[in-house]
Amino acid sequence: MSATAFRSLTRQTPRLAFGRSLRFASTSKQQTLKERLTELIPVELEHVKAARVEHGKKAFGPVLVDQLYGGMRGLPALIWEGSVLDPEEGIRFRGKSIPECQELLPKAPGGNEPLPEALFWLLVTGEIPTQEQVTALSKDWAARATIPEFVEELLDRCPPTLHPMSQFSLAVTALNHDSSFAKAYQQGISKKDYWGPVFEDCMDLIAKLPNIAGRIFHNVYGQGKLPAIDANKDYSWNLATLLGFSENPAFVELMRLYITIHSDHEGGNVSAHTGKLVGSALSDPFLAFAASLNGLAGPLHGLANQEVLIWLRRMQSKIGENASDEAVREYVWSTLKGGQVVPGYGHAVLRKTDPRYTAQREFALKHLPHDPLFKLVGQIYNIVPDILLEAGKAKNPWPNVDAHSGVLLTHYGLNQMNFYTVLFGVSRAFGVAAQLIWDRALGAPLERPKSYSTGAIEKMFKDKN
Ligand code: CMX
Repeated sequence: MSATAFRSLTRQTPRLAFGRSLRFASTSKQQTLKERLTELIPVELEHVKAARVEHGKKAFGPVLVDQLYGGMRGLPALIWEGSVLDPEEGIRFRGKSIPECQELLPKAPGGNEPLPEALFWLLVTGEIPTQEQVTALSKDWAARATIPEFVEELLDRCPPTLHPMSQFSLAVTALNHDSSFAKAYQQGISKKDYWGPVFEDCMDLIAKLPNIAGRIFHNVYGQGKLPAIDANKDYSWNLATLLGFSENPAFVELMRLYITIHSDHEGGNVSAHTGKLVGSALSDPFLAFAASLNGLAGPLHGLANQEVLIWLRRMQSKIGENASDEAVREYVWSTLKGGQVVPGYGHAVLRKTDPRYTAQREFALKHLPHDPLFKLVGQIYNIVPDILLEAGKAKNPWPNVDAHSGVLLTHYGLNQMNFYTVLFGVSRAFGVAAQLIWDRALGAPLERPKSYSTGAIEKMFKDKN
């Protein structure tokens, strides 16, 4: 299928402009993110207050018992400011689609992909930052990037057989040792001031992830001495360098795109919701985000990017490279008949091809159009949806973000599949951190939904039939 045909098939005309981007007065060129937030928070507090006065007692509609048993699909339950997911159109970050972010967000000199620093600014403020503000953020994160020696030692002592996601989670948990929020809380900080130290923790968290990810990579896959962070380079360049890929500008560009599109996917997915939930107990951002990582490490969520590559490699070893459509079809059916899911396909909310998949496909068409594994991914795209439809169970037969990411990483030589979800984790910190800041700024309460036993439900409806 041609790139144009693919685009028109998968990219729908935006139906809804989610979010309230650029609602605030535009920012001065020199302002730091924290200075801008200090201005925005009182405005947003009033806005939320007014929204609750006006809409607070309105109902979304009935809650069905099936939703309690069915993983709460479609249950309106959370406030998440950074992004909203439309089932047909996909994600919008503060109202902006992925192509709009690619167009509007500041880029690195000579680069084409948005800088994740800019995306973080957008997630937090709803505004497009200036180039100067983005550069300042790169420098700020570089200055905060060092991880404590005891965390380095903790990672060095992990057996290389411990999954990189488990190592990632334990290192992030241990960062809680230096949490500004945990210290401030112990010293009796007032509730209205929570967001300040939470902001500092979130900035530290994001800043330290490349060093953690790099150390895990080096320890597990034995890649020699770790380079130092370069304060004059952007976040993605430093991450790529720590993984041994600074020589390849296309890989650095891939990291910029990768972090941007994986950063946030509204609030109900397992990693985002877990972070928000744990943060609601006033656990600091390190503890909250470590919980997110443990959720991301599940094969139905972030680990699917690893599973896709394992599945593709198994397919190739069974039916060979350049296999016919018929052979691929048979392999997909054998996966389903074996009681397994086709990794990278389906979604709990999306009902069309994931625009994050499309963005990665466009990157591949530009940078690696002749890669054999990319061709296989395209071949699978033409085969799997029809099979899932015929099998008749999956509500969404289309590919999600994880169907494509591993192929791009493998192309550049990052073929350590067990590491893929760590990169997803680095990215997801951006979305969770942005929300944790706003949750504390808006005084979000402890989460405590109501649960029922089957017996209680039977009793409740006994006399109502
Ligand atoms: N392959 C086979 N069966 C699938 C399927 C797939 N890709 N996607 C859904 N189904 C099945 C479900 O397992 C379910 O079967 P049962 O009725 O036997 O339980 C049925 O179809 C209905 O599921 P659904 O309502 O369409 O999907 P869910 O909201 O329950 O699950 C998801 C969503 C992502 C877990 C599921 O599509 C899946 O398992 N996909 C493969 C794993 C994957 O790619 N995960 C990554 C998602 C993106 C991310 O979070 O990173």
